[in-house]
Amino acid sequence: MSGDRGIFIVLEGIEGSGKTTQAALLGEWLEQLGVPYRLTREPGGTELGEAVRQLLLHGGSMPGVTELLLMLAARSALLAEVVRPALAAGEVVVADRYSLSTLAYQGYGRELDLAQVRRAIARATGGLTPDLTLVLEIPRPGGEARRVAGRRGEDRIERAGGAFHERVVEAYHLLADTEPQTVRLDGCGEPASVQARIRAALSRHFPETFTGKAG
Ligand code: Z5A
Repeated sequence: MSGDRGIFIVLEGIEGSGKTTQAALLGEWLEQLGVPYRLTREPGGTELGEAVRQLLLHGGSMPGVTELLLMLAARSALLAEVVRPALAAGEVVVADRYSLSTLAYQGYGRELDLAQVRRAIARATGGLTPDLTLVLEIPRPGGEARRVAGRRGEDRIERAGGAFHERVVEAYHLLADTEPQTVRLDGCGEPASVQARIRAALSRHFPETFTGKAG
């Protein structure tokens, strides 16, 4: 960990790319290492955030800008109640989605004005950016297949249509190459193989915390 602040790690990628599975495996590793950590997911993670999640994933239709502002309302609460206190205490925060999702889904997917989306994100987060964002890459049919195999139905955003999801996929390709502190990782293969790639990436980026501990 650097200075008196923890490390803020974000897992990103399309639906079914394995973020939740990998966050849990990362938690197990941090546990073994004796590194204090916190897992979060978005939208959600606080009482307000979970209520907003219900509206976003299971509520009726809404304008894209409403969706954007609800995502960010949930995020600002999560940062205030969970993420900032954990980082201030020197913990590693592992977040299942963050601002890259907002750019991909609301910016590119919903086709909202990107400059306005970025300004809204900055306002909601107070400019807090991750130390590292790992984008788990799998082909979209693979994510669909995993969702079906996991017997999970479609939520409101998953029902947004093929063109919307194609834009999201393209956005992740673009953003993975252009956003700061962001790297692509192959999300295909067994969960343990993906986890090994994640641990290797963390060991490379944060040698003072993880060097020699991958595996
Ligand atoms: N959203 C947004 O629009 N804007 C924002 O700013 C934010 C979010 C923050 C949240 O959905 C939705 O909110 C999401 C983006 C939007 N909507 N869409 N569409 P969510 O939280 O319900 O979940 P998700 O992230 O979209 O999907 P997910 O199914 O939870 O995917 P995942 O976390 O990446 O994968 P997983 O749960 O670990 O794995 C999915 C299944 O695959 C499961 O059955 C696993 O057992 C299986 N799995 C996992 N890894 C593997 C491997 N390696 N091989 C085979 N099978 C695997």
